[in-house]
Amino acid sequence: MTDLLNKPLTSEAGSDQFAPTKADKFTFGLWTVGNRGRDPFGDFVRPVLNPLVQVKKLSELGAWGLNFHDNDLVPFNATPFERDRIVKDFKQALNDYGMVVPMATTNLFFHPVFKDGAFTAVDPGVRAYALQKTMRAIDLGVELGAETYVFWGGREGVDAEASKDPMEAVKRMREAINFLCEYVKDQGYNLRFALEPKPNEPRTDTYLPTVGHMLAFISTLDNPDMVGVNPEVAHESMAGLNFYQGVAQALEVNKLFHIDLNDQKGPRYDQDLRFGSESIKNSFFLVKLLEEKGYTGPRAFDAHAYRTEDEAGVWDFALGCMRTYNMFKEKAKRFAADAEIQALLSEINGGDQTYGGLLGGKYSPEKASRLKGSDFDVDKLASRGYKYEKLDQLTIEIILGVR
Ligand code: GCO
Ligand code: MN
Ligand code: MN
Repeated sequence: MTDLLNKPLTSEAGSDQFAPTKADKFTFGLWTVGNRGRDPFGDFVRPVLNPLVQVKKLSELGAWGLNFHDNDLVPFNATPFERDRIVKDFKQALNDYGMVVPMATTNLFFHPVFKDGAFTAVDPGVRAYALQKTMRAIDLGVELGAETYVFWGGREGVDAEASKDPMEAVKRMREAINFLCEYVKDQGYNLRFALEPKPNEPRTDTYLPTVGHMLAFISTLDNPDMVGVNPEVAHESMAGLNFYQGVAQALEVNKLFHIDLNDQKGPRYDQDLRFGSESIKNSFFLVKLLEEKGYTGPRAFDAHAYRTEDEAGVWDFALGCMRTYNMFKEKAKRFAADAEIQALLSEINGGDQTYGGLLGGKYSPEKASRLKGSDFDVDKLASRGYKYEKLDQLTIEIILGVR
């Protein structure tokens, strides 16, 4: 172990203004930098990366913390003795390198027992086992300091439509989350849940497939205040949706408890690409939103290095995610400080003030009758040019670094 920990860093965090620091609150899943490049068509291409090495290297690169599934840290068949030893060593490494575990989660998708789902499986034995595994994993996460607990229903879906009643599936999911919220309260844990939607993969279709579905579901729970969302760039993009807008809607109702950052090229399988490596404009707006609208949670990367990479490439990947985020942060500041852009934005959002007094605020019969009786110059309203071409071009010039 000592040898491993003493291996020199293969990438340097750099000392420029984009170098990540702990204050940036960047986190990575153990499964992300630990990804060994296996896919449905090919085997592992990288050796196992010891979690203790991950703690050290990520800390040196400027990350703030790590997240894990129960079995990323403690193997599925570990004895209680092995569990305790692993946890002790991991805690020590976190301590030594000043790293935290803000989020933890359960692996409810890898073992064959979950092939038909976990909380929504048709077999009651599987559903009960999923609850047991999750309670134990919650205990583990809390022991390591987690304050957010993510639920990604990897196998909570369907292949043969006839096999399951989709309304029953939603009810089962609700029962499970309600039960686990009570468990958390019962233990006195300081823990919130963040539900992570994904439209498909590995199942043909997943229940509660998008941020919108999840937000609606949360409002039906017994403890809605304890539960928010963990949206992922790639997942909303797979559904052909604009991630930025989904995140904004979650933020607007104070439900953005966590976020999985990565990138994706079009609506394909979940590509988990380095953050900001493909959809540059959408990533810019996303970072701008998170930085300007009061998101205080971790900036978590749920991505992995290309399958072509060795360990050095993994650290290039990790550093790249963080640097690119910081570059967008800098671009957002430039956008906010750009006098021409800000003047244009005020002009655009100004519009015709004649009827402003009738908008906003609460309904009143008086307002309704004034609106109904108003005389609108519809042709004048319709003839307005909005200057969005100009605004968008200025945005592009900011992003491309010429302003
Ligand atoms: C995926 C998911 C997962 C989850 C993780 C945490 O598509 O595989 O994004 O990586 O985020 O299981 O719950
Ligand atoms: Mn994810
Ligand atoms: Mn994913």
